Amino acid sequence: MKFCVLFWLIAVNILSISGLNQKYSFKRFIEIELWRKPELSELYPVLSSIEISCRDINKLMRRVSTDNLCGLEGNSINIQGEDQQKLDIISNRVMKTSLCCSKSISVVVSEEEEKPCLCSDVIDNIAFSKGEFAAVFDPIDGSSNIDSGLPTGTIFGIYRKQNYNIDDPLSSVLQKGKNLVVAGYCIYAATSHIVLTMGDGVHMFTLDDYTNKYYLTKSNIQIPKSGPIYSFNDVNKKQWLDIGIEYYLNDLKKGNYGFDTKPQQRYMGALVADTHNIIFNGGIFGYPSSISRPSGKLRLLYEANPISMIVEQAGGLAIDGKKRILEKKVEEIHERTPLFIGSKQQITSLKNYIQFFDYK
Ligand code: AHM
Ligand code: MG
Repeated sequence: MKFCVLFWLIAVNILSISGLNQKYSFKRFIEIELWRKPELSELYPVLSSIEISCRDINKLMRRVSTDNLCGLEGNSINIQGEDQQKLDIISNRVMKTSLCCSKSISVVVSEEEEKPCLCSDVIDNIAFSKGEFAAVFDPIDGSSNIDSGLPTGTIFGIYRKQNYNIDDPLSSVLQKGKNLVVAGYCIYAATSHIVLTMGDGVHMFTLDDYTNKYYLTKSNIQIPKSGPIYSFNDVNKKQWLDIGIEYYLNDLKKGNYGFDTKPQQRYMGALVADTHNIIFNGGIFGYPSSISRPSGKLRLLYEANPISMIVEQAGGLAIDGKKRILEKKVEEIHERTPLFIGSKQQITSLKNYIQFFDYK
């Protein structure tokens, strides 16, 4: 009898996860997933803290104009020389405090922090130095969209620490993207979603404004094998170092694109929003290297790697023009990389153009 009840509970949970029950909460989902993956069970408070942070940042984003959260934080600039907006700073604090409070994370790397932060310093208590995991994140991706109310996001990734030495926290985070155990993003747009992978498929959760919780609304998302969207800031094309990219886009615009629908250019200026579009509609996003930015603009550790894990888990490809992003060695926490993500057909085709013009 006990066995039957247990079997029934498991069956109901599995059916729910497969999307039959639209009111499957994020919390319930991770409970079941972590029960399936006991080696990651310590991530329960971490994932819960990500849900809370995304909900809180979404709320702040919606109050930017009414609560005077627009604009820059004085003359503050980050380590990369970029102006910091008020919300960059607040969201960074929200993310690092809540991740560290989970106790399973002991070091965090953020776009807005010069160096990796030890959780024992963030919380000011040595008890917070014991977590087995490290978190990397960009608290607000697409900061220039904040004031105008256009889509923005938060990108996050979790690594199991390697070779950890408290005097050298860098050694535990400088890992290839293929070592990520969790990756995802939150998008703050007309609706707010969390898109998450724990290494076996990509799932999307949508915020219900009434209950203030995220619910599973799409599971096992697959990027179409090819699709119409192309997202490049091609005002920079005369500066691009790989000439093959311009030829590829010219041919795409002329109609040599190998799929049925007309190509559509869409560019939001927020990687999360452009990725979200590609994931649902198929196509290609690219931020190439250029004369003024020889390594591209996007950061490998906390932007390109988590996004690439999501894209690959959804059946797409993510490369730097030549090789797989997730295989790239990470030398510095803020290092940049050219990034091309999207449908298999488009990324393979772009790679061929880059190679062909490279050898010419
Ligand atoms: P940010 O993290 O400072 O907001 O910068 C990253 C953003 C990406 O989201 C986006 O793809 C890119 O910068 C847009 O850059 P550009 O305005 O040069 O096209
Ligand atoms: Mg950012």
